[in-house]
Amino acid sequence: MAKKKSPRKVRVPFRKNREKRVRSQNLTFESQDPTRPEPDAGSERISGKGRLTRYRTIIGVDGEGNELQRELDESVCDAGRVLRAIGSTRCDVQSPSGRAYVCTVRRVLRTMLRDARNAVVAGDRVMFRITGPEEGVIERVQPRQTVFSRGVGQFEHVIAANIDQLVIVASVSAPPLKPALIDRFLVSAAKGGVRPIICLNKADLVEPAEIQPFIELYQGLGYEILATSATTGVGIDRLREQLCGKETVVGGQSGVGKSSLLNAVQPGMSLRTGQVSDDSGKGRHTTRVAELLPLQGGGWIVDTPGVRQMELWDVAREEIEAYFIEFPPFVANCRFPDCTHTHETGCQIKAAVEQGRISPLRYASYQRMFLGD
Ligand SMILES: Nc1nc2c(ncn2[C@@H]2O[C@H](COP(=O)(O)OP(=O)(O)OP(=O)(O)O)[C@@H](O)[C@H]2O)c(=O)[nH]1
Ligand SMILES: [Mg+2]
Ligand SMILES: [Zn+2]
Repeated sequence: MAKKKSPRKVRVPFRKNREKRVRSQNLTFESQDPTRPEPDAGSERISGKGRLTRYRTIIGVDGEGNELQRELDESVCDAGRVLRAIGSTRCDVQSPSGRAYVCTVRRVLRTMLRDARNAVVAGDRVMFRITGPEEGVIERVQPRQTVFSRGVGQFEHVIAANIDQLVIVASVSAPPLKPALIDRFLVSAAKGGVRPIICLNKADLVEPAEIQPFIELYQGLGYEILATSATTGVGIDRLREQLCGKETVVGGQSGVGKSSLLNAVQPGMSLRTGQVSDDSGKGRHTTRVAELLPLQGGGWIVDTPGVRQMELWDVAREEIEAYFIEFPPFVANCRFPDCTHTHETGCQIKAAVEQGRISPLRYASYQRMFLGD
């Protein structure tokens, strides 16, 4: 599971600020699309005196270029929290006294990461140097305690860091409920170290009896699950209680009502909400960037843009069974120690599904995830 990380010195190439990079790719890579992979810096030629003219020594935590730390004179830096990151270069940072700074990100920090989009994300704790009344430069990103992230192609997209919990919002209708998507979010929460809360929204659109089996299923597994309606206000008090004093990221498909729920929890929030397009029932990605918003009564909430799919990041196939919390007691008794619970005889997971001890919906989710659907 989590790799043990031990500090070691790492040297990274340092590109002088004045050097121009000659791009071999075409300029559409300058596009603002955050899901678009950026070109690998190594594939670009560098003009001037040659490729890597200088190296800087920094402190690293793994051999893959992640979470590297520069040596830093902390006496000239302030601690801060990133409330919002726009692309990989501009961040809104708040100091402990509550002052806000618009910060750029030291280029070496971005160079250090294979995927510069994750150099700084909402929720990061940073050390930054103040360069103007409301401006600064981020010099260091502290190691992340928890993350909410997903895979986008061959890249990880970290959506928010250092949060306590993830509210997984699903709608019971328009768009229709997808238990497999909830299960993917549950795996992602477990992997990222955040506590999941499931929220079945748009409860006003169906009879309560339709939602009840799902409530029983997830409650039976020990998860917190609520039925809510941003329209009628059902369940909003309970949701507010869950959020109070905590740092929470809200995730889910586009159009399920994430922003509407937050507006209901805290009417002053005024988040933009959108219409679900009639023909497809899919949302339209009304929310564009992840942003930490203060909650009355303490805590933060991070509204995020909806996703169409929840691709897991860095979860090996063999790891998945461990994230289905009802599986491990049965897995121990499968006939083959390397049972994948898909086709093997003597599989106790399959037996448990037949005996009604594991939900067929959960098992179907497991199979889809295992087979990479
Ligand atoms: N009937 C009903 N409609 C709702 C409810 N909550 C939200 N909606 C509607 O669903 C649509 C989408 O809501 P949003 O809050 O923008 O959804 P979102 O999840 O934030 O979407 P993205 O920002 O695109 O990810 C809007 O038209 C809302 O009015 C609800 O509880 N009941
Ligand atoms: Mg939204
Ligand atoms: Zn098995």
